[in-house]
Amino acid sequence: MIRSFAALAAGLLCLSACQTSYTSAYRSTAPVTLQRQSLPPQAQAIPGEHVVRLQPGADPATFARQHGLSLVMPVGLNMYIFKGAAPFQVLSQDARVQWAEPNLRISLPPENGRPAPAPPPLMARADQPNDPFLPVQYGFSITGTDQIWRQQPGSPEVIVAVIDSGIDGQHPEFEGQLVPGFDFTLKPPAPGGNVDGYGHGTHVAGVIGARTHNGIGIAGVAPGCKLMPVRIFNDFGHSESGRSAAAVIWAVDHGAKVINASWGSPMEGQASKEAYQYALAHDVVFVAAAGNSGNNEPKYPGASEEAIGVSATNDIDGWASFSTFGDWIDLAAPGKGILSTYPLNKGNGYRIMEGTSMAAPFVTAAAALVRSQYPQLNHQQVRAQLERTAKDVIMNGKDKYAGHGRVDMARAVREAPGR
Ligand SMILES: [Ca+2]
Ligand SMILES: [Ca+2]
Repeated sequence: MIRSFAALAAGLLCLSACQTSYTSAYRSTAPVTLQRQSLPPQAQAIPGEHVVRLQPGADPATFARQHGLSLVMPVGLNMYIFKGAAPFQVLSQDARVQWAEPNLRISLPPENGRPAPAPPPLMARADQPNDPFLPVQYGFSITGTDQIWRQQPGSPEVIVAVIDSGIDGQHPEFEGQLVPGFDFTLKPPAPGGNVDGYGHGTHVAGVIGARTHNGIGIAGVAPGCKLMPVRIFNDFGHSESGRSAAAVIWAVDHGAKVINASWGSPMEGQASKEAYQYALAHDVVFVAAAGNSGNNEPKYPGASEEAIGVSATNDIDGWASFSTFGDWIDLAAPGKGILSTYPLNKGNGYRIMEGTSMAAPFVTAAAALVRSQYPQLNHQQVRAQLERTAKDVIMNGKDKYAGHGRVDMARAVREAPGR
């Protein structure tokens, strides 16, 4: 049986509004012979690494030995990352192979945004959280979180996986907020994830689950839920498509109810697709950033049918001009000028960043609040509740900039679902 690949130019990028780091991706489609030298110049497949899905029952160690490969790590679902000089054509023709594809580099961009200023004078409203940065957090108020933060801060039974660069577990805003995670940047991968040498993941996580009403920093949207740090980006902001698929599968297998993916690629690899489908099959809500291209080129998983694709809006519910748009946008959320947590060893612990990377966690937090308020809902019903209660913005009705609209925490929590 011949399995081979079409090489397709692609860029894997961080979805913070910042520079794009291009690599390449492939899809196992029609039988086209992959020629390594035919890769586009931006291609950044990890040299000699392949993600292979074996037939059920096939032994990866035997397979590796017979092809002169080393087994880098299991991905899950009979998928494995192998390393070695064996050409794709040889692997493809092995009857034990369902499909194979290159293991592609995913890179986060350089640090962006700006350090948070000193907090404004403490606000003294008894009905609001006492976190000093709250007046700057327009995303908290515009989404109606300020109306429901006491009523529904989220349930600790709802675990939210942040698949990113880790979460700084030493940050006081995450004290008691984390459940055990996993660190796929280690070789071999091992329990961990509560360190962040890059910053992106800690920023994303703060939007969702920074401690609220603790007198410091920011207010998170769903601080009653638990954060699961699943680290795939190392201190240099690098990862691989195979590890990201493994991270999704790991999060599902360890109890995540919602997954946040604030990264993406112009192509959807087979390993990733199967991981996303696995998440839905296990009733996990999967939320992904739409991308920061400012145009209508789809990014995956933001444009994947399995994901709730999130675009970015600003403080007046307008379109954030960096935000990717298209018919596949499902929801919008604040993504411009977002103040959130940042690793303690990179400044004062807070930073203002922007991008659909920052918008997606608002929707992730909304899904977590809905799952807390209405635990009987399945992932499709959670998604429907978020879409039905979103505020219609930008253009009348569903539109390619904001999808069903900008997420509204207060309506999503208060309005009975299924009306
Ligand atoms: Ca706080
Ligand atoms: Ca609209």
